[in-house]
Amino acid sequence: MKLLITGGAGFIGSNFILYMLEHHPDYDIINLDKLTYAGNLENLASAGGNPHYSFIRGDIADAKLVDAILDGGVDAVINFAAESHVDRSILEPAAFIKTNVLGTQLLLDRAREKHVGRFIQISTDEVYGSLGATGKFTETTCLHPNSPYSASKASADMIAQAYFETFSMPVMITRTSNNYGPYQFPEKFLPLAVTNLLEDRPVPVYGDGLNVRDWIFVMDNAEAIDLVLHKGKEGEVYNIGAGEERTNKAFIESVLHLMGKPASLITSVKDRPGHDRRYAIDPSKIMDRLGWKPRTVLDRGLQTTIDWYTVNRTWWKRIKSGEYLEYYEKNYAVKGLKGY
Ligand code: NAD
Ligand code: TDX
Repeated sequence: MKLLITGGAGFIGSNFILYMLEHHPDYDIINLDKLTYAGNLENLASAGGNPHYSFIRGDIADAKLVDAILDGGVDAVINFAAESHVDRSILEPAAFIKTNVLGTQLLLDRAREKHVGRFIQISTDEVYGSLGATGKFTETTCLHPNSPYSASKASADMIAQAYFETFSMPVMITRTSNNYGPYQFPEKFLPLAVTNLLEDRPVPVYGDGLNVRDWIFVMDNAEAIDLVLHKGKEGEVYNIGAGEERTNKAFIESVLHLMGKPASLITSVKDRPGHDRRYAIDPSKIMDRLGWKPRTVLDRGLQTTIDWYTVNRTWWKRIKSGEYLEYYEKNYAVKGLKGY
């Protein structure tokens, strides 16, 4: 099988490529990535020299480039490429519409034109909006996105579904909860917290810290996407989640405990505007129909992740300079966090 994986230099995409190279060593993988601030080829250093892996720097919205790649023969496209950080979408929404909506539409168009056999759109639980204290998102929950990021992802999902209905294009969508693990850019909550704590810096917690997220180890998501690729039904949506719901406060307390750091490093800051209160995924469809199940309990996944950031300081120290510091200042100074 020959796969075009877009956004493969980011967090989930690079973990997915490493997973596929290990589990399907005879597959050919082309990674198309624009290398925005979030893309990092160091994530794929271990794939260097593998004749089944190749990298092309480029934009999913570049029709000529995408056509040239697809003309080489591609069995499936898996679209991870996106602007992915909610806080950045609040500061500057335009790039989210460009890549997540227009980029996805272009990729769908080119894949349709070239008769690609399968197209997986990687989406998120955030398209469903926010839950109250009870209930879970199922695949039939109405979409109610609340941030520019989730609105752009919901738009892409709807376009993808329209291509299935209108053109019978073989599209599938996965909607996953909060992923965590190695190679996650340290703007997201867990890697930001771990890397701050490794330097005994404060961890900013938004609002009252009682927002709930549902955490999944990234390799469990990779396994689920692999199953959807091989066994998923065209036109279907699959929710992916590990049932590990935590308030942000409880989550960060576990991290402090595992790292042996004092609770005094937790710092309350002003809330994120439009902050969704609770996400929780019902994954029973993918479990029942495709036989998927999560393998990693949260405490073990957290320990693996903390260990990875502890050993790979060069990876994150290089990131936490330059543009990152400007972003940190822009996002956190207004929330009342003093100093980095
Ligand atoms: P990420 O920000 O770490 O990586 C995104 C990658 O896409 C980067 O390598 C970037 O360079 C690339 N990219 C951005 N714009 C591009 C463009 N126009 N053309 C080509 N490449 C481009 O994101 P992630 O956390 O790995 O998320 C991957 C996907 O999974 C996204 O679609 C995201 O919406 C979705 N998702 C993420 C999570 C999560 O918890 N991280 C949860 C659910 C869904
Ligand atoms: O400094 C912080 N302090 C804090 O309290 C940050 C960065 C976040 N938070 C809170 C906000 C959220 O309730 O932690 C929770 C997790 O925040 P993020 O890591 O920014 O993730 P979230 O907004 O939940 O979105 C993530 O999951 C769904 C990914 O970034 C998305 O790409 C994915 O679609």
